[in-house]
Amino acid sequence: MSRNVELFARASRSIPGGVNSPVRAFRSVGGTPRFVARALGPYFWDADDKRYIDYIGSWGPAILGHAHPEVVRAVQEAAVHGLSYGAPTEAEIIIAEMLIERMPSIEQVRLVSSGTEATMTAIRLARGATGRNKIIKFEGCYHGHADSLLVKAGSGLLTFGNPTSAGVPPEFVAHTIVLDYNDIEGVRAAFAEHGKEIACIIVEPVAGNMNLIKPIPGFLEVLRSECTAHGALLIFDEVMTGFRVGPQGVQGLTGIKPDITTLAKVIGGGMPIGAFGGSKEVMANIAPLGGVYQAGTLSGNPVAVAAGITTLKLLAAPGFYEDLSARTRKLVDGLVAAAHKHGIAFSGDCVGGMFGVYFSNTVPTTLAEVSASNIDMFKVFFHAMLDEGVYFAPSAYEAGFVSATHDDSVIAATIEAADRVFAKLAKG
Ligand code: HOZ
Repeated sequence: MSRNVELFARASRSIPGGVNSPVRAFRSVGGTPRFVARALGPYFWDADDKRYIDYIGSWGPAILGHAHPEVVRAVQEAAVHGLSYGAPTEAEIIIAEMLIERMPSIEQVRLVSSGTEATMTAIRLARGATGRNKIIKFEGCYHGHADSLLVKAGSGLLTFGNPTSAGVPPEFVAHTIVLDYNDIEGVRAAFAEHGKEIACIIVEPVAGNMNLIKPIPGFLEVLRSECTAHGALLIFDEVMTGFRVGPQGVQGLTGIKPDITTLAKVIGGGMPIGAFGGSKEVMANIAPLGGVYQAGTLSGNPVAVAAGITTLKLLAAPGFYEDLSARTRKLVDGLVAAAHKHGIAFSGDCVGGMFGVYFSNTVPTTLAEVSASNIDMFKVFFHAMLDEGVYFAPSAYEAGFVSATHDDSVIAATIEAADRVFAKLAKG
């Protein structure tokens, strides 16, 4: 019997659903999750010692490839000096300075332990700074699992056909206005009706939790101008896109400056970390300077910070993002060409080291369009690729991630595997 099957049965006795984060349970694709035994570069090996080319890379952080030797060394060196202090360190200043130097909109930054903490606190900060309650979010965008953000929140919830979580009292989301992603007129109408009550818009400036969805031209610009016109704050949730789509996130690619940015994933190089930052004026509202409270024993954890600093240093190598973007584009173009060769309706898109593939003729721009793609065919594709030793995200509502170690031979092997799979799919 497969050891993955044994471990899943055992895990299901002690852990709800056998996993510590729902999408990992494979419920949207069926079958048995692969239990990771070890990982290196673009690969991981499961409990049966089968090797997979990994296209989730911890959902983004493994941008340098798994177990990059310099990042591992930094973690080892930090660990011998203690794992957590609950007191400040010089390394926290170094990473804060690096984030400020690289992210155009950040003058001050606070470290936390996860993306969820970062977005949850960013919302509290926006409400505290404006004295307003209402927030705007977009259908299919996921901003962590804080109560007021768990409305129509993308992959993890969509997987179960349940757009909103149980256990969230209606009063907690009464102030959350949900609009369609890329719906410019919807944003204008919401501000026309509620302009004086809206504290902020929170948005994934390139969405990665309903598959990859790019903003249409003008969308982010209108978010910026409506917020400015009505005294609301614009929050870019760059937890996924920060240092993943380019050296300065989506704000660097578009030139649009949010008031608050949330970060996580890549800035910890695989260790648990998160951050939120903005202008000095906005950040002055955070305790101990201001009345918006936020705290955490593991905030600025020395081991996570060491991994983050080393990762950020390595990402500054000349040409890093050009190279990563070219590899990702090569993968997407190769997959699309292979599918079309076999007459399969398939499209793909990418930004930096992040990509989406869709069983539809055109690239979707909304959650509804992702849902209208051939998700049944995705499931068959996912399992056939798994058999071929290629691990894509186990949901049609997730983006994919390429690392610097996905070289030409790894990408060619992926496209060859996909070619065989598409040939089978075409036969039905
Ligand atoms: N839905 C999450 C990524 N978009 C999954 C996170 C995880 O399982 O680690």
